[in-house]
Amino acid sequence: MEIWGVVNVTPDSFSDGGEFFSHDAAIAHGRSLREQGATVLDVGGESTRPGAHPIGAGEELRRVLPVIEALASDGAVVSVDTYRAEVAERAITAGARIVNDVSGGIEDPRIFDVVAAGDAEIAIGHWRGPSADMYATAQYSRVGDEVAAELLRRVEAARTAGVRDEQIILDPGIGFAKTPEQSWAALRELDAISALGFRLLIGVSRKRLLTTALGDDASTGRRDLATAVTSVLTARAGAYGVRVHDVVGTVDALAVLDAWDGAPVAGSTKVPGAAGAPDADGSGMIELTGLRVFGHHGVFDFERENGQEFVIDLHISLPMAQAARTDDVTDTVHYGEVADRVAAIVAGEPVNLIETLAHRIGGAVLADERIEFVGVTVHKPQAPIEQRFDDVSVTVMRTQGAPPSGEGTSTR
Ligand code: PMM
Repeated sequence: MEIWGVVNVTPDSFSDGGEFFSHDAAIAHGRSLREQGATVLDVGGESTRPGAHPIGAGEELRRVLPVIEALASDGAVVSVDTYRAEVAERAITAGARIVNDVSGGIEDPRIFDVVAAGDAEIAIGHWRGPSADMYATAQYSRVGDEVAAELLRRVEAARTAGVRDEQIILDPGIGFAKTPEQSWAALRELDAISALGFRLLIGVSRKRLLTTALGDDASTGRRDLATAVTSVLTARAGAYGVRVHDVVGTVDALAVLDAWDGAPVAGSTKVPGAAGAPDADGSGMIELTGLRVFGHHGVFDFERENGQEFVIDLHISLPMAQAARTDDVTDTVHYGEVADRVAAIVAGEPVNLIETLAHRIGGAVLADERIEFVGVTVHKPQAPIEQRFDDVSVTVMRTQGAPPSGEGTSTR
């Protein structure tokens, strides 16, 4: 799982008290997070905490650009935490590869054009308005479904601007336009968002919702411990990544999860000063999308007879540190071979339901024991539906040794 380490270059962030405001200190902090095992460094110049006041683009740029430049030139994967297109654009030029927009393009829709032009990735956060009045908009009847529906609208806006699906990461925006109870509900109902088929990033680190479990006066240390626990739960839910302040806690918690699951564990190679950092955790994702295969699945006779095209998306997570070190394809999963295996299933024995098909594909992919997690989406864009529609799909998420979970159907 990806671990986003927070590098706040703000004087007023609630969680680090502005300790890392100077450029040198922020750069040093980012480097140390990377050594501890952060796989992405998320550099932000403006606090988004409830009640925080916005700064201008000029001040934001002054804060973040030197930090992004230095960390990117180290070779780190840098994300810029901004909702301003202008800042995103300059940050990409300075070396940022990801734009982390908590407003999901609502504040400054041009941000999607910038991401498309710069071929960056974008984390689209769920958001209903600026932090000063965000609780005013915290009204839901079913949090998971509403967050998923609103995120999907943002995805559509991104696509319209030319952003490809594989550039998109979704984030339920924990604490944004949500009370602590609603934030917990969003996490509980994460499947609704996973079913959209995108990578999922979760940021609960040190946030107020944790006080529901710990009490109002919980110290930063106790919030960090609680955050590490949520990182494990997030990994279990099949997410792509977590955004955390305390990287060591999450690295250790995930190492315990690996041990529990019987995965080879790198021991303490991820903690500061030890060999093998910064990517000793090494989990990565292979994404194979838009695999088109002709098959004969369906409940109707004419579907069985005539057949139709199915489109498959695969998200495969596995340890990658060794392959990155050896540069040898036998140390990773060969995506061409996976594509062949999946195509054979889709072209093979017909089944009634795309749920069954997705499930079979997931099982076949997991036959390679190095694979920790697979998300399979089967699209059936020519399904026999009388209404006008774009697509219907089913997503199945499976982890090694665990029963299938998180199935969802969507039309989009
Ligand atoms: N939360 C904060 C800032 N940026 N970005 C993403 N993608 N997701 C989040 O939940 C998120 C974020 C809150 O601010 P902090 O840095 O002060 O904790």
